[in-house]
Amino acid sequence: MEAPARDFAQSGLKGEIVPRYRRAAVAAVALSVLALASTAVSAQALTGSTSVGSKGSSVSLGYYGGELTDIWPGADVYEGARATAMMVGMGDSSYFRVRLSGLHESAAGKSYGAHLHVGPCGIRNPDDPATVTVGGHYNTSPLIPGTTLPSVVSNKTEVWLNFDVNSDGTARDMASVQFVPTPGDNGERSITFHETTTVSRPVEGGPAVGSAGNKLACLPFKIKANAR
Ligand SMILES: [Cu+2]
Repeated sequence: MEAPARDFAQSGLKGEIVPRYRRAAVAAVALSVLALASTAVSAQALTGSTSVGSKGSSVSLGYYGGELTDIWPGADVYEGARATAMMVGMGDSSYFRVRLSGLHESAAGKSYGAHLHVGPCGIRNPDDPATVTVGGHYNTSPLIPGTTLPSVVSNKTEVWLNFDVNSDGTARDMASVQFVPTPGDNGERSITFHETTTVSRPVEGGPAVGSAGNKLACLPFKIKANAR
């Protein structure tokens, strides 16, 4: 069985600079969206996005509640798991929160990485058409000239989440970044779950910074920004 390509950051998409607003407002909106997401989690499978705005403000929102999409052909700890994910972006920053439940018992006590990726969750894998995969990491840094590689791969240019799995198969993490992800051509992004934690510093001869082993599962994450 051919393994899906390892996940290296490869997005050239740049985050859009959104006009500045008070960050305190982000927290206020985040709280109201948290309430919304808590309601949504009881739905069977809820996906979508919405946007809210008041005079002179622009808020980007994204959320998802439901099952994960399986990427890895074999068994893994995410099979049968569910997640809720939310994002609030306002001004020049955004906040993410992801909760997982139903992780396999073998995951208890272990840690796993996840990231915001470009494109939809579950595209045909060019390296193995019998399987699906996702795009590369959403990254805001300029490309290295002459390449499709971002110049900076870090938790400041990408959205990185890290899950410490509890004994009951649940896990959660939050992340804040100083950019607001754009929705993408079709309003589609994904949050992709990996087999290891994210490599955060260079290791000679080791895996690339930003990688976290194979992509095992994803959730569709539609971000919507309201026009001003
Ligand atoms: Cu990833």
